[in-house]
Amino acid sequence: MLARLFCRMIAMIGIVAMPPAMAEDGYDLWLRYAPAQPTAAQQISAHARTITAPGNSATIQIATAELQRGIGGMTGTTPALSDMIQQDALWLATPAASPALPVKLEGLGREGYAIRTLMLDGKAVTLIAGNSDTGVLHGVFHWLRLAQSGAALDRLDIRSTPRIGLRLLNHWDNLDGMVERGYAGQSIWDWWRLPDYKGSRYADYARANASIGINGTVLNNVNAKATSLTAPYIVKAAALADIFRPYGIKVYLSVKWTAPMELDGLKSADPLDPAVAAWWKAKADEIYRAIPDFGGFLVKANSEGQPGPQDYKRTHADGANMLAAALKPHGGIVMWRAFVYAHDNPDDRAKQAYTDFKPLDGQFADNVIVQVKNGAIDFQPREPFHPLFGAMPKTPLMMEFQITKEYLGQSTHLTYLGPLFEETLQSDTFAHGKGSTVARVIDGSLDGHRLTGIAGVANIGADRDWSGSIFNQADWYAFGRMAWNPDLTADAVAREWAALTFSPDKAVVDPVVTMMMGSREAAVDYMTPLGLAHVMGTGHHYGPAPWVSELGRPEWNPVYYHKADASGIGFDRTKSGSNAIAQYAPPIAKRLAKPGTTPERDLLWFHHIGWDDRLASGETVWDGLVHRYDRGVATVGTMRATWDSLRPLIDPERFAQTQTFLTIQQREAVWWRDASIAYFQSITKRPLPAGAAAPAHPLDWYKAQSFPYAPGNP
Ligand code: GCW
Repeated sequence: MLARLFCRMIAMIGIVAMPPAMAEDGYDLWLRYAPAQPTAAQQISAHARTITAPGNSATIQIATAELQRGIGGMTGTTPALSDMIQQDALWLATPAASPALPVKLEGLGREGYAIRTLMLDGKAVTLIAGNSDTGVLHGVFHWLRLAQSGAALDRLDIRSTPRIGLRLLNHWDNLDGMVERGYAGQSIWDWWRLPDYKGSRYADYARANASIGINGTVLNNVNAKATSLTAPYIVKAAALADIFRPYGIKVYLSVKWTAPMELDGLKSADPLDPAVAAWWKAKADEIYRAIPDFGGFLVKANSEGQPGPQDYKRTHADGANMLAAALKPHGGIVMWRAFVYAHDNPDDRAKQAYTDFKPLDGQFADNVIVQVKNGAIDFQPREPFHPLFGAMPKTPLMMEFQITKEYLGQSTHLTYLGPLFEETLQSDTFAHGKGSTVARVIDGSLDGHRLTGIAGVANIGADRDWSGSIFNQADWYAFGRMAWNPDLTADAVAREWAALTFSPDKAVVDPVVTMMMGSREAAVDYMTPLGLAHVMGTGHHYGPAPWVSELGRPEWNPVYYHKADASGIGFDRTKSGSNAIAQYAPPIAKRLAKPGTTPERDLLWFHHIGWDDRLASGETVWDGLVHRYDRGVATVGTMRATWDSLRPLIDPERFAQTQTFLTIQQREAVWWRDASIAYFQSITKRPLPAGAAAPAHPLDWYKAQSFPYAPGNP
């Protein structure tokens, strides 16, 4: 307490010490607050000579400390805190502290904010106001973002409120520190030393998330261990919740369906068994005693070997509603995943979630939200949007994106995910006619839902740069920003991120954004062009293995997904095939019924096409495939050259990491191209189109590669 007072006094007189200059190792993410150019620095100082804040809550202390750190870093002068609003002040305010605010905060909710330049008793001030301290904190981060990116600060009039209620990270972190599909080192949760030892990284994590509006985190893997629900682990989770709370971030847990049996010897986990329901109720009560604002449960049930209500001949709704009843008195929610496919179901894997869930529409309790992956298979470089979006109007659906790049080059490929997020969010479901975008399904506006959400599988680990590479940080950033506003463009977000992460200098931002914006399409080209999917190596999903055909279940094998044979390539999902297209609204299904009206980027997802059939360009499918592999490799070459040209403008450490990773990416893009061509050519038996290089090695060489210790593989 005394220490806090002392800090506050020091802050008041404006002599907070600057941290020593550190190497740019990526730890500071997009919150670097590097010294601004002189005119920009002057501008910032001119609008932030002092700071007046509403009270001294933990959240407000975080907000003012962030401003002092940011402004101090950018300008060299740390503004003092002042109880009086002075000329050129930053005035942080809530209606609770200042009842007669000169801006209206209606419609901004608990988390939104207004930023306005105004005259107050003859003094020019910048007001940052929110209905809660959390809203103010979000506004502070917005103002700092403007300041860092060199935007004009003299006539601000901004109102912003999140379109989606739950904006969560999902950590697939195991209790032993391994992160499933994690490529940034071990888990940042040090479960062993919690709750006693709380390193500073937890607060830094919360700060980074708050800066982009993320308001919740699921701490443990959806492939959950019951241990997370034992008393010692609840205390550990509570310690994290205490750290995250002032940042406006709630804690959630993934639960294992059979926890009542494993932990307390119950005879069954049947959701309709009163003893089971009572166990969960008692467990929820216990959690809320330790974490009063606990968010709720995330559940992976009856999927990939996980137990679930179907083991007792009950539905997903039976299961979700039983848990929901346990959480309801405390205001908690259940996020029930729709990522289900059964090893004993012979139907097209892409159809199974819809088949299971669509009939349950309207049967879920009002504190249940169904969490649906962006596509119907599994986080591929490209997938058409999941047909459940728009198909369950009576049920709130939340989006699940994967920020960690299981299938997109893991930590070393630069494949910015903004365009993937945008493509999915802007897809039109036609659920209520034109304009029924996925964004409007998940923000609740399409069907009038108030419970709304979006989750991103985190790419965060104990690596110094958090995400396994500097450019992977952009995916975390983009997820948060697009969760706040799902209509933001990937391009606009990339611009922000590049300016904050490297420099607002156009000579940096423009080329960096160009690299980023083309990068995902490049990965699609060199990995899975024309709508191909799931041709990655078994288990680790690193690198190409389209030849794999001998695994136990059909849908574990890449050959199941591409179906290449002497006649052609692609998965027939039309009437003559699995008829998955019938799961989409009629205008879409109609378009997808014929190759000629199917978007070419999804062609082989929906159709089995003859090798010699023609693409829009006039070339054959085989030639077009080869050209796309080549185009992907070429784009990576261009990205490398662009990056090399930026050497004088980027700090050495981050420059070198990216340069090395791009070298790896180029080598692997060639590997992807060559291995894929070698394999598909062995099937089509056609010659390569004129000018295309033969693969560097025979097919058997590619088949012989193995990666026993590839990271992230459970
Ligand atoms: O993407 C796949 C992954 C699994 C993961 C599963 C899921 C957590 O390969 O590692 O398990 O999806 O989303 O449940």
